[in-house]
Amino acid sequence: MDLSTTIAGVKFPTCFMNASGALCVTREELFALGRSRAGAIVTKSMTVEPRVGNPEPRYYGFPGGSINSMGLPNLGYRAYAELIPDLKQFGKPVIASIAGLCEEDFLTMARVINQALPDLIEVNLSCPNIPGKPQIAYDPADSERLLKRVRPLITVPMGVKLPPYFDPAHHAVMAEVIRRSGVDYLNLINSVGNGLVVDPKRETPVIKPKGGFGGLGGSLIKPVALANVRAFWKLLEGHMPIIGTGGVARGVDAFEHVLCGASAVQVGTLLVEEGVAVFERLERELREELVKRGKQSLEESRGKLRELPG
Ligand code: YRO
Repeated sequence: MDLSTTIAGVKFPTCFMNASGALCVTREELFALGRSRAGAIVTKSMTVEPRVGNPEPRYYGFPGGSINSMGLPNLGYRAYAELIPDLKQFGKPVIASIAGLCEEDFLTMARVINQALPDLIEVNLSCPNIPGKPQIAYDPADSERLLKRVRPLITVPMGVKLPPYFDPAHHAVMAEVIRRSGVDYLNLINSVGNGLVVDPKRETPVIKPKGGFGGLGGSLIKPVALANVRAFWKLLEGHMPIIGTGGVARGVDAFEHVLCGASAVQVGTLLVEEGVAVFERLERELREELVKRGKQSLEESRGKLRELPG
């Protein structure tokens, strides 16, 4: 059973890969992804300057999910520009994720990272805007202006990582922004923002930064991820490739993402919890799901969520 897939003309040997942020900051982590069964190597979102990130504890896994407020720890874009040629030697696509702290940062990084020729560049729109304003992705006009400025600077396919939206009006507005901005694929979704996990025994939050507020990931966000994949798949009429991210813990979760419209899926929380061996388990489980249902390929099920009869 072939689990390979194509996104924006780029062929992936399997549909499973790491979610940006999960085990993908350092050269060693990125090489471990290269040696693993992951279908691509996705970098941690990079910033112009290297960052150590927030104080620990800044990630916490619990039954059903995770919460994080990492604060963008990364090596800085110059280091990733140097690493990309080495990463390409693993013979699978390299996705470079960029996250500016202001609009100009995205442009600076896009120019230089493009020269290193990753297979795809992904713009993480979950980035701080002006303090006191919501993240860029929650401002459609700012999102459109940024994407339209980045697009002409790069020659490889451009993807956009979006946070979850919770209202059909927001899906509709952002789908139009995406349609007008030269976007080649979507990655849905980033973590569900600003949750709070409490340790009742200690009477504290479980992570230290931001008073314990952080992005939620893992199984508990799967329905939110599937809804966003489905909403954008429909609004963009099945013409926009989608990477589904959120709640992929078993093969069947990947199958659900594909039914909603995903061409590939990313694994964040479960990768952090299990390590790179998670990819071979997920491949085996997805193959079993497809065989059980008599499916010949992933493509056959893509977007084919059926309506309830009645
Ligand atoms: O804290 C992070 O580095 C982080 N965590 C996530 O779950 N998603 C992200 O996109 C990021 C980086 C961006 C930001 C949340 C720090 C603005």
